[in-house]
Parts: sequence; structure tokens; C-alpha cells
Amino acid sequence: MSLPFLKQLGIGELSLPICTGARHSGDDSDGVQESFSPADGKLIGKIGKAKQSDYEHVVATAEKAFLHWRSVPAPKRGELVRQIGVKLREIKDPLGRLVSYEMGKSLQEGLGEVQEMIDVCDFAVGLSRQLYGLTMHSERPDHRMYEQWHPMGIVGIISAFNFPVAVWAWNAMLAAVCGDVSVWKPSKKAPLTAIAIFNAIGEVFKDNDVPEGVMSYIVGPGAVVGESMINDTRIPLISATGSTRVGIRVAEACARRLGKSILELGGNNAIIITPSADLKLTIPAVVFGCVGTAGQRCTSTRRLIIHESMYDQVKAALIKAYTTVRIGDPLDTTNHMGPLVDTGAVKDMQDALESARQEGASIIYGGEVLSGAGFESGCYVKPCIVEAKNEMEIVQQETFAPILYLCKYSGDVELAIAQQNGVPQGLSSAIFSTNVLEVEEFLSTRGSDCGLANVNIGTSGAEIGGAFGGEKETGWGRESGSDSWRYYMRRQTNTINYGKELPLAQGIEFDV
Ligand code: UN1
Repeated sequence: MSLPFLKQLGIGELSLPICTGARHSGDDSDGVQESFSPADGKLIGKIGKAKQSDYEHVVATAEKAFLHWRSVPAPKRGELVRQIGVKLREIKDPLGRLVSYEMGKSLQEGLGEVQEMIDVCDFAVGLSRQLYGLTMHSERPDHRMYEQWHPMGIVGIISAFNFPVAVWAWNAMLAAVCGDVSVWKPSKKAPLTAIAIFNAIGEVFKDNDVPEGVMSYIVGPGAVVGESMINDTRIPLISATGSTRVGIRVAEACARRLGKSILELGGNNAIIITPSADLKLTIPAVVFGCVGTAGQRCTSTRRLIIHESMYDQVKAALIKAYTTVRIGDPLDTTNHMGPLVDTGAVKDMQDALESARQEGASIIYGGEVLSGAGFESGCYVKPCIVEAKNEMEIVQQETFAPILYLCKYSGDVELAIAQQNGVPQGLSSAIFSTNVLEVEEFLSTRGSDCGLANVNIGTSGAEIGGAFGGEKETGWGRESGSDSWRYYMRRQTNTINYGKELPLAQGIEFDV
């Protein structure tokens, strides 16, 4: 494979399965993992598979690095992250291309994903001087109380193919400024993006004399790497992105050892369209929410809940807009939508559409698998619009594909909110309305039950500055901005007596 961006990123035919910062190691004696592009079906590269001994090496190196890293002042840790951000700016173009080529999202979105990494680096640099704890007044004389946040240890990061690099950065950059070290298991569907990043940032570690193990990745079978990580008592926090099924597995394993977890799992995100919605904003937001990343964002729009008075108009406008969506090579910037990640995802989409049909839903646009010139990989589909009912079994599930279910509501916005909340998942939600009463109802305690609730913008494309995550089957915990950093640190309450007496709290007398 001689694509120029692979060369620029130092990706050859065979990559090594582990890296502890600047040092890549491991071999292919246990076989290789192959990475194919869904864009053209071609083999991009091979990676040796990590063995149990490789896993042990990575975790032992991380454990040792933590003993050093936790004592480095936080703003100095921020300086390393600042330099990583500079490096990412240098490789934004080739890395964006590789993201796009390896997992299929449009180049615009591939570049946007790298930008998200850069943004989170900047955010973390600022944070490195703002890991604030509270000070509180003691009830005892000459006593002082405060709380501080200490580094926790190794953070295990399990990421998914759909955001193969940004989600690592959300976790690894926060972990780094918090004084933690991280071990990353990239998605098996996009391992080369991880290798490309470490090829670039290795010299930052070297230039700063950072010991091996502050940030690592390990590419290998789930049974070796994933299972070891979630059960490993040396890893106090696992941050995992994936399906609800995988999340339950992670949660159970972590809970059994009383480890912590951050879980970012399935979404079933809806947009409510009320009678006062401005359709000039609504239609493009819906289309981007549905076809962006070919419907494979956790935040993708999967359901529309449309007021009956708007239904026919919205339906007609959407069908018209969908006919203008250009599907094809994700690296060709004239295309809006690339392929699904693999043929398994295509099959899942077809199965979901079959279930929808059997439940009485009607497919009113798209859904076909595309064939012919440019579509040889078998991963390209036409995005699909389905008229359905919110309570149908298939509508209650997350299908990671560009399928949009149109549902209707009549009456007040409360009824739309009830439909929006009437699914097991709770990640993202939006309302399009210019009526302040409807908007406030949607954002109120009785409103959306999701971790993200937007007004007059779509469900996807969150900025890194906010805390990201969801409720119900979407899991728990928050990543990225705001005060998500607290998940990555251990909290300690300190009480200091600077007097000559030993008064007890709660007024207890105890004379000895
Ligand atoms: C995901 O799909 O796992 O809000 C993350 C968004 C992106 C992140 C999505 N910033 O769509």
C-alpha cells in the first residue's frame, strides 16, 4: 500500500502490537491482525497480535511510570500534553485521512475528529492548572478542612471504531494532566490510527525525558487484551466506549473487583420537531445527524418525533434533502457519506430493516446496499427513512447505521418528550422549536432524560468543552470537558488541627 498519508504517518506493511510511549515492541509470532479499508476493500496494513506476555509488559511498564508521573507537577504534565497537541496539529491532515480511510467517515469528519483531539489537548493544558479542590470551615476551633485530588493510577481505555482517535484523546489527555498513566486498547476495526498517533508523539516523550509507560497502546484479541484489562486490579479505572452489551460485560468485571468504570454505550437519539420549528435549520441538522459518519456516531439521530401538523412537510423536505446526499469514497471531499465500517454492519442494517418491515413500518426512502463502480467493498448503503412507531421493538434498539425512524405526535410537547424518553437509552436529544415554553419544558426536570439535550441544533457533534456521556443503558460517567476530570482522580478530605487541644467532632467528650 503506497498511499502518501500512510508514508507520512510511518505506517508500513507490518506494525508492532504494543507501544509504551516511544518504544514499539512485540512481534507477529502469534499471528497478525489485518486492517482493511471499507472505502475500497483493500488491505491497509497488518499488525502483530499482542500476547499475554506483551500485556504484562505494558501494564508493568505503566505501573512503574505512574510512580514517577504522579509526582510531576500538574502544569508540567500539562506541558507534555501541550506538545502532543502541537504534534497533532502537524499530522492533522494525514491522520484525518487515515481515520477516514480506515473506518470510512468522510474526510471532513476525519479532520474534525483530529481537531477534537487537538481541542481536548488545549483544554487539558488549561486544566492542568485548575484541578481545584474545595476548602471548608471546620466545626472545631483551630482546625482546617480541605479536599484535594490525587492521581489514581492506570486508566484503561477501550475505544470503538467510530471515533477511533478522539475518544482516546479525551481520556488519555485528561488522565495525563491528572497524573495518571493510560493503557489503550484501540478498536480492532481501526488499529492503524492508534499506531500512527504513537509514531508521531513518540518523539515528544523522548524530548521531554518522559519514562516509558505514561501512555501506551496494545493491539490484540479481546480475549487477551480486553478481558485482562477489565479484570486487572492494577487498573483502577476503565473507560470503555461500545455497545450496551460490551458495556455490561465491562461493568460486571469492574464491579466484581470494585474497580471504577466510565461507560459510553448505545444511544437512540431523537429530535423533536414542534409546530414552531424553523425548518431552514431543522432539515440540515437532521440530515447531518443521520448520515454523518454513516449513522455510526453514538450521537447519531435515529428518531424524529414530529408534530402531526408538520409531519407531511418535514417528510417531503427530508426525502428531497436525502436525494442530494452524495455517497462514495470518503476521501473525495465532494461526498457527504462514506461506507459503513464493514460488511457485518451492512448486514446488521439490512436485518434491522427486515425487522422494521415485519413490525409494520414502511421504508419510504433508501436502505439499499450499493453496488457497481466505486462500491466494490460492499460497505456502501443508501441512507434510509422509515415511517414507524416509537414503541416498535426495532425502534427501541440502537442500530449502528443510517436509519431514521419518523414518528408522529399530536397535542402538547409533553407528549413528544414522553416518546423521546420512551427508549432504554439516554445519550443525546434535541428539540427544534422557537417557542420558549416548549424549549424550557424540554430542558426542565420533566424534560429530556439524556446526558445531552440541545435546542435548535442536532444530536451529534458535541463540543469537547462540555461533559460527554449519558444515562440509562448509555452507561454512566462523563468524559471530555467540564469537570469530567474528577473521574480520573481520587478524592481526599483532609482535616488539620493547628491548635493545642483535641476537640472531637459532633461535640463528643472523651477524656483519658
Ligand atoms: C461517539 O460517537 O462515541 O458528539 C462520540 C459527537 C462527537 C463525539 C461522538 N463529538 O458526535
